[in-house]
Amino acid sequence: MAARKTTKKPNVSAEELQTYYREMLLIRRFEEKAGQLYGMGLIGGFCHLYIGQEAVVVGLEAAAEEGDKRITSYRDHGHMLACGMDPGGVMAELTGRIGGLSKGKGGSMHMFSKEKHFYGGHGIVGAQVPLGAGLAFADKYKENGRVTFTYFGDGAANQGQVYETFNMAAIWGLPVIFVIENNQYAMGTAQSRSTSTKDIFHRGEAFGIPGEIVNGMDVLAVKEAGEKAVAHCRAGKGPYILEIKTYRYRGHSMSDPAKYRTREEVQKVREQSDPIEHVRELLLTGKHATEDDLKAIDKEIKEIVNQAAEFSKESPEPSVEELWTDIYA
Ligand SMILES: Cc1ncc(C[n+]2csc(CCOP(=O)(O)OP(=O)(O)O)c2C)c(N)n1
Ligand SMILES: [Mg+2]
Repeated sequence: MAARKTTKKPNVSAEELQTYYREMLLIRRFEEKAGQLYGMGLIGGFCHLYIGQEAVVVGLEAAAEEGDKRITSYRDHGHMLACGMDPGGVMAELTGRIGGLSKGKGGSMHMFSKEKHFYGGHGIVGAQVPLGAGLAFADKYKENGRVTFTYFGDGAANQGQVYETFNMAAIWGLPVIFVIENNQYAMGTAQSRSTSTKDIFHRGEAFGIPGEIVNGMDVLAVKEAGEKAVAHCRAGKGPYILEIKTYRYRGHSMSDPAKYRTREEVQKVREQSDPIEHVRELLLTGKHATEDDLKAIDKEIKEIVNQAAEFSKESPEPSVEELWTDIYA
């Protein structure tokens, strides 16, 4: 992973940078709070935190337009917040309450928003990839100019269904951006132990799908690559692959023996490549914000997250009758 660069002065407005700072900070503070609530026993089951990877979704959402779709794996809270889903609704889903986005019946991995074009939240590794191509197929059929961001991990990239999807997406010229969030580990398996090549996007070449590597710790680099991929898809040129090199700071899920990497490795990334610190430095060195401005943003985000947590505790559990709603039979 490339260390962050602060030498080049980016051509970006104060407002834009502050927006990225705010959005990434919301994800980080939300996830930290979710971790706390989990520790207190208020959240049960699986819960996969996104801390460290914030620049990926924030950068790509900056490249998206209204109506574009997104679908991802179980590590999904960041994607929901970045596309504008309500933090209280997400947190209350984590705590299994009726105010949650799936009425407390889905939990961390199963939330959706028709309004925000967010199609989940999928617990089966790689299963969202063909679904993402299906969403893009619908858009192509309707000729509505929309694109679908289909996110998956470095581990999922070894699933056979990914390559069946690449083939069909290429044949049909689907407007789908395959976003490989390469955080270097699949649970406890380092990419070097599971994957024959260092860079995964090259696999697209076998199907005629272009792609590139992106520094996922730099939100501006992610946005730029996202815009290029979106333009490719909207121009009717078919799918595109973005392999975004990122890093997960926390365990895979909430119980993780953490024996597959050293504390020093994690610490080094935090110190040298943190995506939020990167934008913070750009804001301060470019005189786009003062320390006081940033403190005010920090406070604002803290309040949003505290309110979400309060809501997630106060909202009641779903009633027994809810067992019979939202089901097929
Ligand atoms: C089909 C299937 N196999 C195995 C699992 C167990 N499992 C859950 S997450 C995971 C690792 C996936 O890693 P990656 O795709 O890199 O995503 P990350 O967790 O790093 O975001 C595995 C093996 C599963 N949920 N589904
Ligand atoms: Mg991974």
